[in-house]
Parts: sequence; C-alpha cells; structure tokens
Amino acid sequence: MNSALTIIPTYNESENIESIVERVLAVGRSDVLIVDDASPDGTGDIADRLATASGRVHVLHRVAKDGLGRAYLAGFAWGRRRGYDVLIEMDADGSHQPESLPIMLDQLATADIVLGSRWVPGGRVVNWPLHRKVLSIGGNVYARLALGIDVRDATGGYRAYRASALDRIGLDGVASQGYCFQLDLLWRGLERELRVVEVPITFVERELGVSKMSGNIVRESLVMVTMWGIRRRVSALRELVLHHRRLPSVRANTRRLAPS
Ligand SMILES: Nc1nc2c(ncn2[C@@H]2O[C@H](COP(=O)(O)OP(=O)(O)O)[C@@H](O)[C@H]2O)c(=O)[nH]1
Ligand SMILES: [Mg+2]
Repeated sequence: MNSALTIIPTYNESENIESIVERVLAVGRSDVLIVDDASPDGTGDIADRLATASGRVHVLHRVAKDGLGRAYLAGFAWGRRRGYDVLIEMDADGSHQPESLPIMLDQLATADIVLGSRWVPGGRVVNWPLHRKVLSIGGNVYARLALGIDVRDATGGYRAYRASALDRIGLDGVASQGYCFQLDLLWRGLERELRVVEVPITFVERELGVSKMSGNIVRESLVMVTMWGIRRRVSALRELVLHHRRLPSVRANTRRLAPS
C-alpha cells in the first residue's frame, strides 16, 4: 500500500483536534484531512494552523453542520481526487487511538475493509456509560440478525478502506448518517463480496467536549437496517424461486484478527 489519508470529521472539537492530529502524525503512516463543519468554537482555525505547520495536514471547510456521513463523503472525494490508496476514518475526540493504526493498516494487505472492533475478543471500551454500551451491543446484535452478517462491530467509526473498495461500494447513493453511515458502507461492501477483517481496538470515551450522538441517529439506523434485511430476504427468495439460485453469503468474506 502506498499513501494513506486519515480523515477526521470535526464539529466543536477545539479541545481535541491538536492532540489527535499530533498523535496521527507521530504514528507516521498517513496524512491527515480535517473536515470541519464551520465549528462555532474555532476548531477550523486551529485546523488551519496545524495545516500551516505541517505539509501532511490538510483542511476541508464546510459551510454548516451537515452530519458525519456527508463529512466523510466529502473527505473521501477529496482523498480520491488526490490519489490516496487508503482512506481512514477516525473520530477527533481520542476515542479511536491512532497508535492502533499500524496493526489495522497491515491488515489491508489481505483485506479491502478493516474495522476497528470493540466487540471482538481483545476489543475493549473504556469509560462508556452503561446506556451507551447497551445501545452499541444491542444495535450490533440487531444488525447481525437482521442482515445475516458475521461482524461483531458493524457500527464503529474507526476504519480503513482501500480506495478500490470505496469505488466498488459506489458512494453516490449513500445518504445515511451517524452509525447508519458506517453500517451502510459495510453492508454495501459485504454485498459486493469485499473482504472484511475486524481488528480488536480499545475505544476510549472522550474526556473533553461533548458527544453529538442523538436519538435521530439511532432511529435512522433501526429503520434502515430493518429495510435492508427485508430487501435481502426478498431478493434471496426471488433468486431461489425464479432462478433456483442462492445469493452468495455475505458472511463468507469476514474474519477476525486474534487478540495480540
Ligand atoms: N464534520 C462533522 N463532524 C461531526 C458531525 N457530527 C459529529 N462529528 C464528529 O464525528 C466524531 C464522532 O462524534 P461524537 O460526538 O464523538 O460521537 P460519539 O463518539 O458517538 O459520541 C467527532 O469527531 C465529531 O466531532 C458533523 O455534523 N460534521
Ligand atoms: Mg465520541
């Protein structure tokens, strides 16, 4: 693999952005793109300063808060135009530890999508309140059952994609946000038979700033996952009845890295 870009979406992350960028640069495996949605707290100005200080840091300013999914889509497009081979998703708040990047990126030698996973053996969550754990585990169990996938952490936001995987996924029709955005990309990847590997990570809840999670984001995921699950079952039935064929299993291309 050649050049990698870590994309960090930000909305009001002035207390976190400098430290996370420094940590990514210290790991030394990727450039950085900050996608800031005109944060009122001045995150964009700090980002500009970081970009002036290092040629490896770039900033994409957007005019208003427009959701995590669209921030990533803009970041992916920016990175693809500049020829990056690997696109990484990382939160700004320190939850996704940059020090895990080498082990994740090494997996791209034999995978198209690498998921940083909290819910495989060796994965951990630090300082999360019980209700967030319940929501995440429950959401993942539901996604696994509804979609028939074999992924333990399908909603996580710490990931690495081969650029070719994003091309195969086809980002044009993706409109979902939040956790649903993460699920959407993974589901499209699995349906296109991309190779997915889960790497255990330690997720550390933010110490500074506030979460932008909302009830709407949860509801969106629930509705979409249910719809995708039904659609898949209808397609499977149609293939079987009309063409006497089985759909390829979406589970076939998934594996887990053992805890180190
Ligand atoms: N650009 C952009 N970033 C966002 C938006 N919403 C959330 N983020 C960023 O997405 C990341 C994850 O958000 P966070 O609030 O920590 O979600 P949580 O970890 O699920 O509680 C952080 O880096 C946020 O700053 C948005 O609308 N636009
Ligand atoms: Mg967070």
